[in-house]
Amino acid sequence: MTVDVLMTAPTMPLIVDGVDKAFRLHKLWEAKDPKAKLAEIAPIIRGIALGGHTRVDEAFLSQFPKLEIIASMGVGYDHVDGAVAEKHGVIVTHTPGVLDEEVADTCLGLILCAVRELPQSERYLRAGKWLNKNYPLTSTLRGRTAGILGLGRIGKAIARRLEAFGVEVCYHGRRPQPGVGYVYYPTLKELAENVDMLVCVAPGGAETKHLVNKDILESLGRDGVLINVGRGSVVDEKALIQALMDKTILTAGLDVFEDEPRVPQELIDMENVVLFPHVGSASVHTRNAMGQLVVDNLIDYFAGKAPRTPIPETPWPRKRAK
Ligand code: NAP
Ligand code: 8YV
Repeated sequence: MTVDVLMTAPTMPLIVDGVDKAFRLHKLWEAKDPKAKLAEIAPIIRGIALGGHTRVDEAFLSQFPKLEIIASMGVGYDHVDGAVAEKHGVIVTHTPGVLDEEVADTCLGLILCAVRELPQSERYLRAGKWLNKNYPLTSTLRGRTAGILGLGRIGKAIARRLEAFGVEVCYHGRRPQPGVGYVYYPTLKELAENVDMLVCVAPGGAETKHLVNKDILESLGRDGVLINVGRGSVVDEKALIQALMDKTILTAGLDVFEDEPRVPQELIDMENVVLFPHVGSASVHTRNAMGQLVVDNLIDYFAGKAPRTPIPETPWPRKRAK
């Protein structure tokens, strides 16, 4: 039987081609009048390959009476209301596991850039300033203790790398992780008081919004380094800008922002901060693995098998029949 699958926004060719081969694909962005097209095809759509960060909420889901599965690109799914999807009997899948090492590599790169001022020193050379004077001495990872906020799949991959760099690791999450030897702090405040580098890799969403605020930044202290590769919403960006301006902390390395791709001009203008354009997982190898998982989730599900990576809120087998 033909299965109708919708894509709302253009995404990587691997996903478009993979979905197109297996299903009848509707590319909404190619329609002359996308609104009219959506009204026409919504009643027959059974699957969606979600590109970008289209919000999946009551208003979105109620358009599709026959929808069974949404395959979302990316491990973070703060753009999805999992409880509402479950209520609608819709399974949502994401792409965990296949990007852990890549994001951890990027995170270590960001840490080294922020602490050792590598982008700044490169700019210094290019500006011809080395001819007059050596680049000033920088801060160091030597003797630092890193606190990881969110010691999950990616957090653990970051922790392994930090250990290899000789950096002591401890962490905070809602509960201690079983079988983990790092010191656990039951509150973020205690973690921040006991480290001089905070590495955020917790998911976004209401529960984690602005967990890293003025108070936490003050606890990190004047030699403190803030790294964020989780979600921009976890850090109060205004408080961070103030803390960097006031030298409440030393520096920050950010791969994620509150209103991407818009980055506050204050951060762009600052020298004591390193900014990446959300490139944690952005290698061809890893994005292909993520894209293939999007396609495979749809293929397996419509072949009557368990989808590979459902989000915990919409488990397989389904609790609610469609
Ligand atoms: P994961 O395995 O689910 O780990 C998330 C960790 O966060 C868990 O250890 C969890 O521990 C902790 N956590 C969740 N809610 C929390 C809360 N309210 N307070 C404190 N800790 C909390 O997820 P992952 O695969 O490592 O991915 C983590 C996040 O990284 C994603 O959600 C995404 O936002 C981000 N990410 C960014 C990039 C990038 O390109 N920069 C790439 C991939 C992922 P407890 O359950 O014990 O609290
Ligand atoms: C991607 C990410 O940039 O997986 C995630 O949660 O943040 C990144 O890997 C993005 O989600 C791809 O759509």
